[in-house]
Amino acid sequence: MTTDIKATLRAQRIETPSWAYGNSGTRFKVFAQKGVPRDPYEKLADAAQVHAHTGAAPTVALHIPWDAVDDYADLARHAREHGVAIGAINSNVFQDDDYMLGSVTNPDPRVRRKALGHLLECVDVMDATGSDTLKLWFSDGLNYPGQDDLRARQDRLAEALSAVYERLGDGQRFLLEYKLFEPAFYATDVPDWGTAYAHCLRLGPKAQVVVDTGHHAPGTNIEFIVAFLLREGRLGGFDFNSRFYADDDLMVGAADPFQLFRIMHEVVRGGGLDPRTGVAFMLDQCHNIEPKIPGQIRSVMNVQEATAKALLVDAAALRAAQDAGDVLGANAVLMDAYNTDVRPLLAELREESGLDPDPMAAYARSGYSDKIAAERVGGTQAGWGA
Ligand code: PSV
Ligand code: MN
Ligand code: MN
Repeated sequence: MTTDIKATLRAQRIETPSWAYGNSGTRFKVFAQKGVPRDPYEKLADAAQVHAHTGAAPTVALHIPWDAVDDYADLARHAREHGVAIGAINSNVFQDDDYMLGSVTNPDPRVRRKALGHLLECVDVMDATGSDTLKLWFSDGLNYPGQDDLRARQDRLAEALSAVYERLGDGQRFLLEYKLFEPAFYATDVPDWGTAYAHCLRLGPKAQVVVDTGHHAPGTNIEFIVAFLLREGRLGGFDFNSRFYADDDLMVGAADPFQLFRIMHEVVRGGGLDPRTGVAFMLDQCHNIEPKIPGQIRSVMNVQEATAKALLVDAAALRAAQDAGDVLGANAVLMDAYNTDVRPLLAELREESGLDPDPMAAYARSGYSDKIAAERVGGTQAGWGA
């Protein structure tokens, strides 16, 4: 059994986001850290460190225009030289004065055209970099009842999504992200998985839903959403992070490792670890006060640990207990797996792959952090904050 588990864990890929490597913060303060990347090329070099020490993070998501360059094919070549590849392309239609009242749902057709133009340009970036995934998050919404027509905004959203869908090439897809609130507080145009799912369903199989773990009301049963979307073949992937209050973007598995385990249990149950299902395990995090590269390494390890525990669930025993209506027995099967210390298993797996069993320690010893602190002056901001 361990052999199968190890093979599955070895095949799991976790994507890191370019914005995790830059300076970030809250609206109160962005704390500058030493050695942060000055451009997208250096972000990719840092992401390559995470992959070098974990062996599990071979792709890096870009955010356009935060990662805008003149030559995207050259950026992709640079990534390959560092042993990584470009992952999802994240669009940005939320940081322009024109988007104050929305982007693709804006009442002004000129602004809608501008937003759509950006989304289509992001598909050009996919073509140039070899990325197969476009991630769409819209900050569109309303602060006040009556501010705009809720229903008309859905029509405008559908129109834009359809145009993007038509532009996708073979082997390309888009992932539609939902978010309960913020920056809009009264109504959000894609507030929940049901809205995202309904839009995707109309368009076709290249439109899928992405579940950002930080984008739900407290107490939401996220694993149910995962189970449902996987069952319908519409779970495109995850934006993993942790939240204590809202969209906190803290390290995945930090606030509620049990929730992450429950999510991964449904992923395993639904066959989502099979690469053919196309479920992307992405991190969407910022490291405001902790060092960034180790923060990403720790996050990758947290996902691996939750996945290993989910794979340890004795599926036959669970089914037998469920079929027998054995409530406590079924719950105990899950808890036995969750309470297993999988760190030795993962350390063994890394050693078998020629990696250091302790990626955090290996990175600390590598001297990379001192090297970039000495070499890089004036690193960039991730795109958030002041
Ligand atoms: C904003 O909430 C957000 O965190 C979304 O989750 C996006 O995925 C991310 O920003 C990057 O655009
Ligand atoms: Mn996200
Ligand atoms: Mn978010």
